[in-house]
Amino acid sequence: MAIVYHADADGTSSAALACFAARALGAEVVPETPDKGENVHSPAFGARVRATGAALAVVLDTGSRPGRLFEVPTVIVDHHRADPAEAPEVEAFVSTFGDDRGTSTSALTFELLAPIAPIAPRAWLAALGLLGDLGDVARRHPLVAAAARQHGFTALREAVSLVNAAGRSAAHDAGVALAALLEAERPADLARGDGEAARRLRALREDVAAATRRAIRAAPRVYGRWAVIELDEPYRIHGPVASAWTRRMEGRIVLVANRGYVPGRVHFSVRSHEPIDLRAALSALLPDAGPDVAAGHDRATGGIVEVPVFEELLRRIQGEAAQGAAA
Ligand SMILES: [Mn+2]
Repeated sequence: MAIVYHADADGTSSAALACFAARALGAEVVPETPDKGENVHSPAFGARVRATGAALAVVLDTGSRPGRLFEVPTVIVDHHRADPAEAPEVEAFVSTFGDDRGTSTSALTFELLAPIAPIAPRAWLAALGLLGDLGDVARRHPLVAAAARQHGFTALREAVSLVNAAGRSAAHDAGVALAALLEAERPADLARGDGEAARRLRALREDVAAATRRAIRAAPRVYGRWAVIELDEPYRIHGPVASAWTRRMEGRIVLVANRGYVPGRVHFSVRSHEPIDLRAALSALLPDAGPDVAAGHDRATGGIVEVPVFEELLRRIQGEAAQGAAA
């Protein structure tokens, strides 16, 4: 079984739950996550999944698109925005279609697998994904409340930040986070345990934290309702840097672009303190940019574009600001 996952706290904890369940049911598992600059729809990634020889691919928290995903039979579990009329061509598609106010992929995965595999002692993994994606709002979720009673809220939150750091690292060493979750008996083992993967994970987080501290010092350029920051970092820190600036840029849409993540392309994150439909705001400026732009969530989106497309986006942001000033 190929277990394909998004390399953040939600996707990685979902993958850990699926690994435990599949092994308990007698399957051999091969975890796979897209490399830097790749996604699950990249042909090279599809070829890697095929090369595993897996009889089934279980795809967790990666978003979805219409059409066939892999050549092998595929199950998708996801909570990103999707059009129910254009579901992907897979054997099973479990989705909230973006209505993720109360759940995460990890919670969906746990609910699906707990009745058929002995994963109840690992319910705290579902809590990690909920906290990672929903933040403190997730404290009200029964899985988070139960995990916090048993393991302490601080240990859960620290585990989330450690797992997220792996996917953000310059080497995109997501496998370390999954290995640390698989070796951990409890969330505190990530922050304090002496497992080999946990130690490597803590070192990665130090690197990512130092890069983030550096990047957060760059001041935004303000164009109308947009605030733009440009980075040149091999780390996937554009999202956290954008989130960090939203409070100080109240009323504005914060766009953090990173030219250093994958050379030749610009990866960018869009966030706001206000409940603005950011996907709509971005799509209005780049209506023909394709599926790599304005995916994700209304409150957290972004894109991956070639450098000239990004330059065009900047011009259109400036154009929108000039129009607003004239009105
Ligand atoms: Mn998620």
